[in-house]
Parts: sequence; C-alpha cells; structure tokens
Amino acid sequence: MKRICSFSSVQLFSRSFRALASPRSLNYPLQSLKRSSVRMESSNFSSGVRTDTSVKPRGALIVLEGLDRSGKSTQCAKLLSFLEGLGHPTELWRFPDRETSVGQMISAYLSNKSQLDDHTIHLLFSANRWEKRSLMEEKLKTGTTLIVDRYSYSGVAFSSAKGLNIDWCKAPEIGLLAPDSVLYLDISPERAAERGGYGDERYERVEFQKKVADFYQTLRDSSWKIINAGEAMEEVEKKIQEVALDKVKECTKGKPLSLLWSS
Ligand code: Z5A
Ligand code: MG
Repeated sequence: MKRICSFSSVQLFSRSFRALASPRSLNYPLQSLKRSSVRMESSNFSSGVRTDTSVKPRGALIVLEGLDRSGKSTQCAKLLSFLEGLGHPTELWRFPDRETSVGQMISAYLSNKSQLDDHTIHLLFSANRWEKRSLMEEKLKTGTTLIVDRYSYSGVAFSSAKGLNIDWCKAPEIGLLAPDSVLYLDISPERAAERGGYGDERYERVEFQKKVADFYQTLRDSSWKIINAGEAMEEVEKKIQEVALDKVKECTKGKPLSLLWSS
C-alpha cells in the first residue's frame, strides 16, 4: 500500500515537472535561473504557485547548509534551543524528511539498499521538499520560525557534483520558498572526514565532497553567510545565533516571502 502511495506522489511530481520543462514554459524558468529570488507576485508565472505577498509579521526561514559532517545538525539543535529560550516560536525541520513515503525511498537509496537513476533521485529529493511546501508557508505566516537542516542547495550541489546539468537541477526547485538566511558551514572535506560517523552513507567520500563544495559556491547569493565550521562548537554557535536573531527580528517586523530561484 505504501509503495502505491509513494509511486503516485512521484507520478504527480513528474507530471508537474514535465509541465515546467515543456517547450512553452522552458524559456522563462531558464532565464530566471540567472537571478536569485524575487517577491512572490512576480515569480508566480515561473512556478504556478500563488501566494499572498502582503507584508505581515512572520517567522523566518533559516537554512543550514554545508558538506557532510560540517556540523549542521548539531548547530540546528543549538539554534532551536536558543530561539525557543528567547520565546520565539521555532521548529526544526530537515531534508530529506525521511518520514514521508518519498523520504523512505530516498533513505533506502542513501543507505545503498536501493539503486535509482541520478535524475530520478534528484526529482525525489525535490518532491520531498514540495510535499512540505504549503505547510512551510503556513508555519511561517503564522509566526513560526523554521530552522531547516539542508534544503534545495544540497539538492543542486550533490546532483551537479554527480555530473547532472546545474540548470536542470535547479528547475524543479523553482517556486519553493526562498530562505531568509542560508548559513553555510564552511569546512574542508578532509577536516570533515575526521569527524565521527563519516563513511556510512553513499556520498561520504572526500573526492566527491570536494566537487559538492565547488557547486555550493556557485549557488551563493546575498542571503548566504559563510560560517567557519572548523572553529570550536561554541564559536560557531555564537555566530549563527547573531545572524539568525537578526533575521527573526527582521521577519517579525514584516518581510515579504520570496521564491527560489527567480531573481
Ligand atoms: N542530499 C541530496 O543529495 N540531495 C538533497 O536534496 C538533500 C540531501 C536534501 C543525507 O544527508 C544526504 O542526502 C547528504 C546529502 C544528500 N549526503 N550524504 N551522505 P543528512 O543530512 O541526512 O546527513 P547526516 O547523516 O545528518 O550527516 P551530515 O548532515 O553530513 O552531518 P552534519 O549534520 O553536518 O554534522 P553533525 O552530525 O552535526 O556533526 C558531525 C560530527 O561532528 C558529530 O560527531 C559532531 O559532534 C561533530 N562536530 C560538529 N561540530 C563540530 C565542531 N565545531 N568541532 C568539532 N566537532 C564537531
Ligand atoms: Mg546532519
């Protein structure tokens, strides 16, 4: 039964992806990839997603990205306690979300229990974000700050590092919510490999991680803040808190939501 449900989500996603990539709609999305993000009303055309863009207080969308073992999950948990301690409604999310049926297919793939074509797994990762998109928007609009452990940038960087075309990789992410802040935990692949647990999953090889790091760099925009993840945990934590708190305050005052990857 689970298999049938997950397959139909994938079919639905593939249908919307085919529509996005159809000759009629191809020009705009590809042009739009040259820009980073834009307020929702002007990007509805690229994604078909309609959203209320009025400027009201809302939660902030804070994404932590970085190579494997850069410390994302550790810092996400610390940031959650910090913001909650200050009384800000906050939730911690992660991608892949391995709880959903799509997420279970991804999890089987990552742990080498199943094999999938590179394009197929890329679309599954993207579908895993799309299945959470409306809930994400609802949470933000009702004042909850979301700390997200990996997002579209992981999706594009990892698949591009395998050799897929970067514009093709970005296309299914168009129309997802753009983060208010991307905190990139910067560490060399060699240093990260010395940390605990490295080597258990599919992509955890230093040579591959080097390619991932290069693709991450091509995705940087003004919403990114590079954090030296080689420093002591407490130092990293303080820097993250500073940036995140600024964003939370900014969004509390009212900041329109934006979409990936349209400006
Ligand atoms: N992937 C993809 O291909 N496409 C996509 O769209 C998405 C993901 C979303 C699963 O990721 C894989 O999916 C991932 C990318 C791919 N690649 N792989 N493999 P995941 O997020 O589930 O992976 P994970 O198991 O959580 O590992 P991680 O994210 O790579 O680790 P981390 O969260 O960055 O690190 P950590 O768990 O917080 O810390 C690692 C260790 O370092 C731990 O022992 C800490 O105590 C230690 N640590 C942390 N900070 C420090 C400092 N500052 N000093 C010293 N030691 C530290
Ligand atoms: Mg992690």
